[in-house]
Amino acid sequence: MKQDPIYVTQPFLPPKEEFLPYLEKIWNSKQLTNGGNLHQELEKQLSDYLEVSHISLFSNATIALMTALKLYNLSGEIITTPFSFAATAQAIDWNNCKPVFVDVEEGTFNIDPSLIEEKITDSTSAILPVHVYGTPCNVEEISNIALNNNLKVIYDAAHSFGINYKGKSLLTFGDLSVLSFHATKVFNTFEGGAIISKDIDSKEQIDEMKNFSLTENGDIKNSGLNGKLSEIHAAMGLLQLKYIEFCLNQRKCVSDKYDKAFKDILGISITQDDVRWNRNYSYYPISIDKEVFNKSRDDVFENLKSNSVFSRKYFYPSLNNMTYFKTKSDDLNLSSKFSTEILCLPIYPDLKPEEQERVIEIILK
Ligand code: T4K
Repeated sequence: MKQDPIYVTQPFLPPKEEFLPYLEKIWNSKQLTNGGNLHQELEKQLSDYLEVSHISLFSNATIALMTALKLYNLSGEIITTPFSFAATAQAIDWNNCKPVFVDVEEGTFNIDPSLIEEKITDSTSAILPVHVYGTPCNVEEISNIALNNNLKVIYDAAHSFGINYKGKSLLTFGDLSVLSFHATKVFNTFEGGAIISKDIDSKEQIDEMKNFSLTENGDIKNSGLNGKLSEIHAAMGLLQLKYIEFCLNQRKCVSDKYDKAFKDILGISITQDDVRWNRNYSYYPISIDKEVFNKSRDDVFENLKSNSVFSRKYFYPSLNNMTYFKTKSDDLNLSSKFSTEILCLPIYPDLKPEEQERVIEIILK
């Protein structure tokens, strides 16, 4: 018998009735976009919730990343991780810069700071690390390297909504951080994203850039594009924020249940808690060691699929193995290895206990 599909994620949708008053507001005001009231309110509420001083909302994280790099007019080479989603390297490419990949570390799957300096050249202008699955990068070491080599640090924090590191928002590290509010993320505005900046001058410049760089008198003095978030997206964000603690708790319950099921299974590794940071349970990655588990990651993926469970191989292939970014490099071994071993399992607030049991049972069988 065909079973109901289970996806790697499903967006949390607040009750429709609660969305209708926002629609009324939008219909009455006829302000659909260009920094309306709901947009302003969401920026305010998010900066309070995330404990950051300046936030600029965007239509998605990819455009936000492109804008963040453009803010500093970066050129030449930008050091980044190959273990990420396409958007990380694409934002570099759209800035006419070259992504230079540095391998990742065991445990966090994030860029390995001890390998960064050997890749710095006279052309290096910045570092673009990713907090993969919301796990913080080694922000202190990255900051030291950047300081010593006069480099900007822009974090791709697409997965890092609500993460604190040593008691303060992870988004306050580096020069800028970029969040994603895509439908598949912990906090979603259908599509959306944001740049977190440290000072009002940067925020004002970013806000101008995302609005074609038009100045008040209609002049253009800088590179610009359209990266604005509409009022309807902002309305969704305001409603999502009301339910964010519920969503995070639900995700934690799912994660705890997987932990219990997999913690003693030889050949399966799970994410370990660390007292220095909290988790947002945006993804539930497991690493499968074929030699020990007797089945490869791809075997498990196919097996789940044939039972209508659609897990995801985030991130396969490693970016350095993608045709467009192909890098002749034999020192990106861990990223390539993780991309063949990691499987992201279904995790989202509405995942039913019996659905999760089905996922676990298929894997353990
Ligand atoms: N940096 C990093 C590190 C990122 O991971 C991402 C995006 C970005 C930057 C760029 O952020 P944005 O520009 O997107 O804001 C998804 C997302 O499209 C992408 O946002 C995300 N990372 C990436 C890791 O995953 P796909 O191709 O896997 O998405 P899709 O459509 O196959 O969705 C996965 C599952 O989610 C579906 O099987 C069903 C469910 N789903 C999805 C959507 C879109 C729904 O139930 N409803 C939906 O509306 O890329």
